[in-house]
Amino acid sequence: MDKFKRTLVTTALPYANGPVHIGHLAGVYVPADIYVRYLRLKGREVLFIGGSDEHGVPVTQRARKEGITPQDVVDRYHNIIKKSFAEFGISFDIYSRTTSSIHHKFAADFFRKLYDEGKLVEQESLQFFDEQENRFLTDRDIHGECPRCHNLDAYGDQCEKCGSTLSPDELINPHSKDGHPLVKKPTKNWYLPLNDYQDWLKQWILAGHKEWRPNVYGQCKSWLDLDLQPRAMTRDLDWGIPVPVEGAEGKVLYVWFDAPIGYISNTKELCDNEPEKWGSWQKWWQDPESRIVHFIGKDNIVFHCIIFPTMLKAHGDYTLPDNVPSNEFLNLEGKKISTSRNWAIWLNEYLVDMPGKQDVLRYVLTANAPETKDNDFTWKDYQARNNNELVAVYGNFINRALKLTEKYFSNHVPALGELSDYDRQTLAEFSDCKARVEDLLENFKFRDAQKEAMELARIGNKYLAETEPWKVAKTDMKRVETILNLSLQIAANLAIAFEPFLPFSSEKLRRMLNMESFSWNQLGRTDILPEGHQLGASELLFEKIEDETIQAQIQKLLDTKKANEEQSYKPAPIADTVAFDDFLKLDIRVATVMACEKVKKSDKLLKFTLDDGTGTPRTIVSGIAKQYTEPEALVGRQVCFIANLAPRMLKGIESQGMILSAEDYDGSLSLTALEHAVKPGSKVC
Ligand code: B3M
Ligand code: ZN
Repeated sequence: MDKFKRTLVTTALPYANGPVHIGHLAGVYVPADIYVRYLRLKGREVLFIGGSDEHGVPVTQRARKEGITPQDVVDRYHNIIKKSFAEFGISFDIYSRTTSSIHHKFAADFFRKLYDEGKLVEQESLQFFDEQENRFLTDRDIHGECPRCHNLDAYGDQCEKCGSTLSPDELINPHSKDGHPLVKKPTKNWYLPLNDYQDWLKQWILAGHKEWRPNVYGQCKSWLDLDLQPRAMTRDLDWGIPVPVEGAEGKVLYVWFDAPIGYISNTKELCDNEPEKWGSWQKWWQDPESRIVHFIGKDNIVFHCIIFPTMLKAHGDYTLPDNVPSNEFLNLEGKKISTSRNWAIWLNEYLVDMPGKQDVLRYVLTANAPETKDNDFTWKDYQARNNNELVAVYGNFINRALKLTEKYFSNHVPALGELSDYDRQTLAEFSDCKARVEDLLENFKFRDAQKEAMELARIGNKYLAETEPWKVAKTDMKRVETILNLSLQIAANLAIAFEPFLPFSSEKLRRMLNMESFSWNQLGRTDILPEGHQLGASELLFEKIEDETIQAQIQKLLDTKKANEEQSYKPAPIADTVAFDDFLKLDIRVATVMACEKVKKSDKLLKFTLDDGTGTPRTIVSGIAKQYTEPEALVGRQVCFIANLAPRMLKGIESQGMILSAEDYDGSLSLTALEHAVKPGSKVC
């Protein structure tokens, strides 16, 4: 680390085709922000780059679905995403976009240099073409029958029913979304010959970067163990950056070619705007003393570790990334987060439902960060971590230290007197913790680093609990001065240690302690707040979250689940054919309900007394109590029932037949209804 003068941190550019959710935050943006804030607090030279990825198929698909232009889509979501990140304190130095003219020119020039120097291979291939729409289709846009499970609506790259990865050529009867037949037409594209760089990549990554996270290194190794193939860097599409070559009309740069160049063009945009502050963009990208770190999700590893570095290498002027910390995925309440199924916690909605609770989410996402394996977010865990850790440990310590200072020393920092052995022991534990937080942060272990920071708060809590200044105050005010001086120093330390993780709370605490600013180097010191220093007004650092609040969020997800089930409902397959004579064996009749009541000790069963026209009342027990919670209200209504079913004993009651009802997609039941009243005993056929 120290061989580098400065650090450039980039975060994957999210597609501007929808808002961002907790999976984005946990996987990429919170860890990157923690890292950057830490470096800044340490006084290191650091630059933090973000932006929206506004090209690519996800954007055009969204546009087609909503009947608006791709430009409308990216304008809308770029702004929503940018705002969400700002509101969560993701402290980008620039958050720009790949539709900017600076980026278009930069990416086109990059391509042109590779093209002019013969670094790209021109190749013709046959691609699926929709003659009615006069356009080539991407793999995703091609529909057809899955060769494996015969799902009729598989995509050219994947069957969502059986999960197979497909290529469009494998589909049976490939067609467009609107059912147009497709033809194959030759088209010319430019390829990056990854195969020519395979030996170099092996050397650079497998031999040179053994320190990368095992998930990243492992994925690179499995790619590099196979033969790399040339990869097309251009596409036959109309949304994207036009290929800057004659004879390439109607073609654009492959989105994975232009998007990572967005890191560079966004740096250029910032540096060109404020050269005094940031210097030249070349300083960040071309000086070997600059260190480049890409934060990404696991589905982006191959692009950042193999394809983009190959582009940079082929270009020749650039520094390669030093590390590519990548997280696994975060699930939500046991299920994969899914944009199309709305199974997500959207950041813009969270901020409306949980105003002011950005740090709580940051804390929980880091505590559960999917650093080494996929992890799960649950609302119960969110509540528990807030109430048992943020409120009960960190918040409680701060609150006690400040309240006691207010009470005994009218909000001024008392003098530090002679230290007891216990004071010294506490301080020693404290500085061990500090070293561990640093080491963990330098090694991208954010989850453990935050745990260590919380350890500092626990030490503080324990210190107050054991020294009991409220008791000592009765006999020895000098000692209370020392205890509270140390407690306030610990509070100041906490404000610093937590700044990368919980920036809003640190800011609040900084104001409560009336500190002007802080730096990482003060951490571990006991003279941060001078004797006599006047503190600010205190307030609660964290608030308890009640069960109702959590229940409302869980209900929101249950509603989503239900809506999804309703949407994907398919009736059960029709049963085997029965002979007409067999059907006639069933005697289905109408009866009028004379009485109806709940069966004792059962939450499912209702006992019906029916007038079936025979003059003898008939008893039937039916499992519909969940839907009909007021059984008396059913009296007088007519039902259909099977009259000649062999009687059965249910909860000690003889049930003489079966009442007919329909089972809905969610398992709920509905009694059959008659168009108009008929005589009890009428046949149903
Ligand atoms: N937009 C993919 C994604 O959001 C892509 C990342 C680009 S990073 C240069 O997962
Ligand atoms: Zn399939």
